[in-house]
Amino acid sequence: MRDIFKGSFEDIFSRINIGFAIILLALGGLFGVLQLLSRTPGSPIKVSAATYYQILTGHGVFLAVAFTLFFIMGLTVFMSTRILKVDINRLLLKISLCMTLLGAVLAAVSILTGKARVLYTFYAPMKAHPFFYIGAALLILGSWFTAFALFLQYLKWRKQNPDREIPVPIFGLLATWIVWIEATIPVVIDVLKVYLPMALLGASVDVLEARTWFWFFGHPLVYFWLLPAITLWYYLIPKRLGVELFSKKMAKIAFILFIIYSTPIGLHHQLVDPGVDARLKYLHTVLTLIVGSASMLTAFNILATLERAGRKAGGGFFGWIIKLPWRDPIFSGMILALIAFGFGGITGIINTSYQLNNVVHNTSWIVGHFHTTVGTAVALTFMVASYGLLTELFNRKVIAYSLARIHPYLWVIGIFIFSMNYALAGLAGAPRRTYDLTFGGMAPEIWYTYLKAGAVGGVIFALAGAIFVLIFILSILVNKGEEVRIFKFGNPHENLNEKHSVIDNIKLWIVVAVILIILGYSIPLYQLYSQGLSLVPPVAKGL
Ligand code: HAS
Repeated sequence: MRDIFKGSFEDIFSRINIGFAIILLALGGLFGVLQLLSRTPGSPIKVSAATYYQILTGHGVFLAVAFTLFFIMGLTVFMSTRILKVDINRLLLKISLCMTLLGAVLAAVSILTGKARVLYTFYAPMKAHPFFYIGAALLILGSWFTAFALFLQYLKWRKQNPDREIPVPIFGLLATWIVWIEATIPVVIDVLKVYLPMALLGASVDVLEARTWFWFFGHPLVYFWLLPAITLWYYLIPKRLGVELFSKKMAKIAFILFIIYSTPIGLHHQLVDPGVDARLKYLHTVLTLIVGSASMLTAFNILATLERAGRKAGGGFFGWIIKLPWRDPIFSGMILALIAFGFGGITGIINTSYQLNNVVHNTSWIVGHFHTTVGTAVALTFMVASYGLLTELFNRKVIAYSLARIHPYLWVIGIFIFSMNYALAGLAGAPRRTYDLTFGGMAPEIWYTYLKAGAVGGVIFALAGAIFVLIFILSILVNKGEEVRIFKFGNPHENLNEKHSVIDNIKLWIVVAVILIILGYSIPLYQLYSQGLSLVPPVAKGL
């Protein structure tokens, strides 16, 4: 075990971050099963209302916010140092590690001791313990140091390689962290202006103000989760198949669309909020549909790469599909993640339609949407990539490899049963984030049918998650089994001889993004403040 802390500082940094991320995944997953069973009608497991909201907060924060962030930080440094082969600023990484770990511990303590039951969206006027907000602020500010370290490392590489194009995976990592900075500036403003005065001084809050700043952050946040997954698809799938990515240019254009359009679209989370001009909601909806096209480009690019490889292996019209290495968990996991993303994406397009949003908002449909996006497209990709990281980063062999082969399939079967039934329950009106679903006996029977079937799916993918966590932890402790090498040789299937073009001009895309963010948010914020704030006192149950 001690060897985990040996080697270059960059690798130790990545191991700590990825190891911590997997612990958070296990904890958050456990909370997920508990709250799932507790809200399933007829289940023998029933927690109190206070515990339900506490563990639901833990489920969201540990998985959606912390697992993703720590994994992405570790993955970034692991990949950038290997691909760019340029030093990264260690001091910045050290500051980043200390601040993010401290932030995570503070937030976790407030949740685990029952002082924060505000869910991961921490909507005002619900109030949590100040540790929760201070922890969140430290987590975010600390992560910026990793972003700065990557940006500096890239600039150093650019100086040494003035004419070379940016490798696709580095383009993806840069896009990820640019989107993160775009996303987190508004939430830092939200925490400093609204939440800390509320938590520390009991100041009153304006609900719309808090929500508007939150969703200014909340939507680009989802692309911060998604972009590293897409980066891994672009990087590892062609490498595994021994072919070039179908189109590098298309991949970079997709990343550029994410940089430009990820942020000025947050109002699609507020389509039902009063006090926001309908024309602005419409503008954000149109921009959302544009960012959706970046995901379609990605799907096309990956599918064309698969077909290229399958045909090269001798497959015909549809025969190329069976020529693909479906028994390799890294490959199958990533493709199943992409397929699940197809369903997540379609439900997302439905969510962003003004009229349809009125049907699905705050129902369990949304739960179906985000378990196929962040819960599978992202989480499954990170899990299966970890099999390769076990060998390449942790110097371990993967135990129980035959179970690792089953894990992605089991996960996706469970997720589909779960998400489909939760989506149907949502269409029938079943709410999400609600402790008592009986509504005093008035709830329609059909909700119960769907929610019970959904719980079966939930238990199946929880089992798949447990298999993954056990394989990961036991592989670290036991070190027997198979070596899974996927990252080692830089990127042999990417021809890097091309000169850099306007597509590689990242600065230009940042400028365009800033202009669009100003256009997308200046009027909503102007309207918000010019119509005057309606302040209400905070609500703090159990503090
Ligand atoms: Fe979303 C709510 C709209 C993408 C996550 N989203 C959420 C929430 C989360 C979340 C966590 O407009 C809940 C927040 C909360 O707690 O309140 N979302 C969208 C849209 C997209 C989208 C338009 N979401 C994501 C991603 C997420 C994520 C990515 C995480 C990583 N979402 C919404 C809206 C709401 C929302 C509203 C608010 C709802 C409400 O009222 O509360 C788009 O980016 C999606 C684009 C994707 C596509 C799909 C491309 C096609 C593919 C298919 C390929 C596979 C094939 C099969 C064809 C258009 C990838 C291949 C076959 C083989 C054999 C290989």
